[in-house]
Amino acid sequence: MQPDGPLRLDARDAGFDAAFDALVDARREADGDVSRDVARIVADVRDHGEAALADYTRKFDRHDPVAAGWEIPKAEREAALAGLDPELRAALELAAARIRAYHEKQRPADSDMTDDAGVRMGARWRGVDAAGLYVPGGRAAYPSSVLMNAIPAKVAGVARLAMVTPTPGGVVNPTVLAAAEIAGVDEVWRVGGAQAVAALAYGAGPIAPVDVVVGPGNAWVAEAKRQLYGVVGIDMVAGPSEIVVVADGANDPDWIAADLLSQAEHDPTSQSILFTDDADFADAVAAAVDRRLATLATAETARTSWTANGAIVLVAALDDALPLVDRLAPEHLELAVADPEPLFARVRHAGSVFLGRHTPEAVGDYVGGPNHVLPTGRRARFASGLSVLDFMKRTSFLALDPDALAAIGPAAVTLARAEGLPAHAASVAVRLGE
Ligand code: HSO
Ligand code: ZN
Repeated sequence: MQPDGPLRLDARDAGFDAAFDALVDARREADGDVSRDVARIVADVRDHGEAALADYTRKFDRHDPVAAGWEIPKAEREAALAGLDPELRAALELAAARIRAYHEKQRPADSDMTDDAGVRMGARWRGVDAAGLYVPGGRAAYPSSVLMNAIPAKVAGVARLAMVTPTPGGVVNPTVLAAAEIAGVDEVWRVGGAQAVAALAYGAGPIAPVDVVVGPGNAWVAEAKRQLYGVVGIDMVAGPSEIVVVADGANDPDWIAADLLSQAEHDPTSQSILFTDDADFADAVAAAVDRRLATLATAETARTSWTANGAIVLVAALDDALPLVDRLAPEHLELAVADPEPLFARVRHAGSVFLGRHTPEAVGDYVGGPNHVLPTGRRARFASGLSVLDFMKRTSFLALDPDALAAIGPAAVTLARAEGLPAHAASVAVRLGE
């Protein structure tokens, strides 16, 4: 039986450490091993290309891409944008402009320097030639995610950006198409699932291969990306959304309840956690969540997430929450206090931080500017949100003149000999006149 409220913990209780350990270690990502099925699909598309892609699309999407056309024509995408509700269009355009401006600043500078030995060295950054963007079908087809994935690619200078999206029964979300137009997506293909990821990686029929594949998807899509990593580059494989809110008792409990539910409504496996130093406030937030759940259109998903994965953690002082938050390394962290700076200074592991009482995480999902594709499942310990760098690579270079080679070459000769590689040694030594 499901409890009717989230886990409640008090950091001062005996047994807290073990209970918190269990919360940190709880696995919420879908098990169900799809790796064998995905391996078969990937191999099929690699070996049989267009025919395999068409077969799987007919089977899984009840859609015949050969009859209907593989690609959504440019005219149809333009029409989707033209037909968009003006308010929705303006919101997407505001979001796109802000996301673009933020990501422009991420473009890395090339380097070129000459050291004391006279050796010139440096690195040049270039975008990949082509990138693929996976957009899920159904309810998780978020236009905001199209902007968040596509705009960094375009800012990186990617010339060809190919989107794939399943169109079960041929149906496609017009707002997704409009967002793709605004973001500058070059191609939109009516295919989805592991087979679409394989088509992007290897090329299949009319779909030419790309160099990097990004974008969220179900377990099959995530597994396909994992298996194809190495053939192509990929972004982080994302798990269910998470939010941690650190809040004092001076907040409106209803605001904080809304914040917790904002991520809970994404998926039954999402996780929302409140840390507070005020027991009455904790109760008030719990009550406000229940009140909101009574009328929320997404209550079924949000309630499951909140009761199965949510938690309210009482701490003696908000400062005590910080080491605990670091252990969770959450995707999103709200610091809902009057002066968030001292707390923020201590945060080491979080995908993205939202400072103060007037910065709800949801504003970052849409229009803030920073990317909303963020590391989940404690991966913020070692990973970062999607960025322009995910679509770029670095080429280093060296240039030596005779004096520079004379200065550092002998050590290379020594090391080559030590490694038993005489041709390496000779290629340096011959220039040193040895
Ligand atoms: N919060 C999600 C992104 C999103 N929210 C899209 C709304 N639309 C990423 O964790
Ligand atoms: Zn969200």
